[in-house]
Amino acid sequence: MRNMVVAGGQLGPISRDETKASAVNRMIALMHQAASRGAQLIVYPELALTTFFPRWWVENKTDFDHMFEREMPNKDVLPLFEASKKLNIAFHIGYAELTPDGHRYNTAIMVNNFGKIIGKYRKIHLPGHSDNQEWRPFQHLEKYYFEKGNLGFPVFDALDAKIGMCICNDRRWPETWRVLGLKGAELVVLGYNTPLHYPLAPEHDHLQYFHNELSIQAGCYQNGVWSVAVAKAGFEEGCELIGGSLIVAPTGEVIARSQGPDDQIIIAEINLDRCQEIQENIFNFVEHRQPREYSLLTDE
Ligand code: ING
Repeated sequence: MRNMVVAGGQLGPISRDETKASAVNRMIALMHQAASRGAQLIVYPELALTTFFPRWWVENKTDFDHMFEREMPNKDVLPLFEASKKLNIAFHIGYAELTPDGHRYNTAIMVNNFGKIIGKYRKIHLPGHSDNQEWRPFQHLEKYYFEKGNLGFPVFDALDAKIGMCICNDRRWPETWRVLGLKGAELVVLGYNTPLHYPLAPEHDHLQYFHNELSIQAGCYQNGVWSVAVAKAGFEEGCELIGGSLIVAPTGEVIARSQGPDDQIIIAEINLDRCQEIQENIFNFVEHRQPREYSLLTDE
């Protein structure tokens, strides 16, 4: 049995003027908790170093350049890499990436227990809008601040597992999970910042936690993968973000769930071989899948 102890490091709100060092210290505290309970991996949220700044419009994007990371690791994040090595625990973290040639992405990385970056993903499904829509109580300007990811949906070999990554809105799209499933993922890790209020359909606000679980449970069951999905949660700069961090089994069963919107870990021991219960049976892609019937799915 390939057992692994996995943890989610849920974060409460990060204020606009909170330093990255402060956010890193909060994540290191969660890393110590997870390591003390035997975790080999901890998953942090999307954009885990800063407040969710796409909720504000700025005329000049460079006014928010300080929200981005030009290199990884860097002085602010290095203590987290050092703690990971000392505690012998791998981690996944989301952050805003500004590349040397000026491209901006909503990015996540996987770092192994030796402090080495072994995988990177750049968010493909960017929700929201690219113009300042003043009717909204808050903006959702990911299409303004970030470019669509250009690294596909990669799966990495780490910790004796095949690990895939995605970010937030990606989890709502079945295509994300199916591509990772077709690449042989056994564990999908992701972070999210999800406002409770969805201005275009406020009648769905009470369903945000349900839609979060529905998306992840379906993705796990329909591809026979485990998932650790972790929130940045709570009342952050006037915007209520949902919590609801989860660990979900290949059967779709939720086996761990956060309680409340504060900094906290969720943790579980998972058996990666259980993916086969699904991948070799009900969702045996070779035996049962009919790709010739699905061409509409990838037509432009
Ligand atoms: N946030 C949200 C998400 O997909 C959203 C955007 C909120 C979509 C509510 C639908 C409903 O979880 C990010 N950052 O993608």
